[in-house]
Amino acid sequence: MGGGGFNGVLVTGLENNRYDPKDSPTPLARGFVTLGSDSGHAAKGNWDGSFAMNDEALANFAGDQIKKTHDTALAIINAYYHTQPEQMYFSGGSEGGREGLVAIQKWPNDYDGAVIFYPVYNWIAKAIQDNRNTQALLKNNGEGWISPEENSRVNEIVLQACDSLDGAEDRMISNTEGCADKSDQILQDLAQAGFSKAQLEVIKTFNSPMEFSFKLANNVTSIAGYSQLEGADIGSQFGTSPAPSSFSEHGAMAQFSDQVLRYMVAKDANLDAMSFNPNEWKKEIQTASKLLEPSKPNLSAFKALGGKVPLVHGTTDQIVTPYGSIDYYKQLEKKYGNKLDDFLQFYLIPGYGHGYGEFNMTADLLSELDSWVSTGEAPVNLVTADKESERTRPMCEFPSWPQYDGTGDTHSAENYSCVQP
Ligand SMILES: [Ca+2]
Repeated sequence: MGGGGFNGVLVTGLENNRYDPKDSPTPLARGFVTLGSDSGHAAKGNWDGSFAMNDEALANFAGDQIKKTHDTALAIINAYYHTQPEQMYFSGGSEGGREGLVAIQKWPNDYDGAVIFYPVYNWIAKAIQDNRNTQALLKNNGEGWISPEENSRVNEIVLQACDSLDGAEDRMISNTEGCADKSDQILQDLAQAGFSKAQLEVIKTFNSPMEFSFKLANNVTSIAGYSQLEGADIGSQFGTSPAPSSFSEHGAMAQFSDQVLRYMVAKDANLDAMSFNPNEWKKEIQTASKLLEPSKPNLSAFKALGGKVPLVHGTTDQIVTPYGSIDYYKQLEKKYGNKLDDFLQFYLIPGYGHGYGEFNMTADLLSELDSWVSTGEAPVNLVTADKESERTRPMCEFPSWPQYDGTGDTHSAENYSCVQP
């Protein structure tokens, strides 16, 4: 089981996966041997990247801990059970999703499958982009800053424009492509609602890709923008003040990027992130990218060994953009064409955020993966249930999305069909 954030907290393996169905027994109770690690260091605080000043601690975090923990666990399993596991799976989200991609890219022999949720596979690119966003947000004494109330208004205006495009007014935008086509209109609506030019620039920046003037690992030259204009509530990114006087007043991703740039890129505790310019740190960025980013659009070794992957991202992820997973999936699609589906299925879940949101998805993906690996039969017609309500929806494989059929209970998956954009 993968970790999260900057890790440093022990993953005991005793809990459920976040996506496991409500009241489902834990994987341990279901007969799995479960394992996790603290990623090789002990956390000092929530967004604290200072551990990375130690090269070995950083290498452990980047990926070495995965192999070390795997091999140690196998030795313990062998000593206790006198046998090896029949299958080995990785399951994780966010940083844990990045770890899952590291695991199957670097050690394909070690895993038969991986459930990967909203992976931060573009860890360094994301930090640079979040820094760009923060600089734009706080420019000119924060004249473009978005207050919590204004952020709620943005979300309502987006919903008004796009909620019903999928046939159901359920505060979820399932037709995200249709919604993206309305971005210009939404920006006009925002201007009409009183948002200033500076604020509109901030919103555009957060929702725009960032292009780099040089190549990161695996020839990556850009990172996608956020999906606020398709329904993501990114309010936590704006922090609590237009002129923050302490670290905690900054937005969550401003804090993340500050620590990554300081301790993983520049390796300088005194770096002033507010004047960071990526072009002045090309070599350091490339080194860190190579170490930390499992962005390789090639899973052939894992595929050849029979490995399977359900990849999941919510359309309204507040802190890791779904367009990042879409970019990665499209690159894989370029390589594997319609054979990609034979070993990797990508589900984009409307209304689902970074493990929370309007629709807090659950599905027994561990069983689905186990059955897929054991029998070779790929999952079909999956249904997801909201953890906080009685709502269900079909899980549609990207790029298809769940459209309401027009009759019957809007809460029930059976009244939706996965349609192509
Ligand atoms: Ca809707």
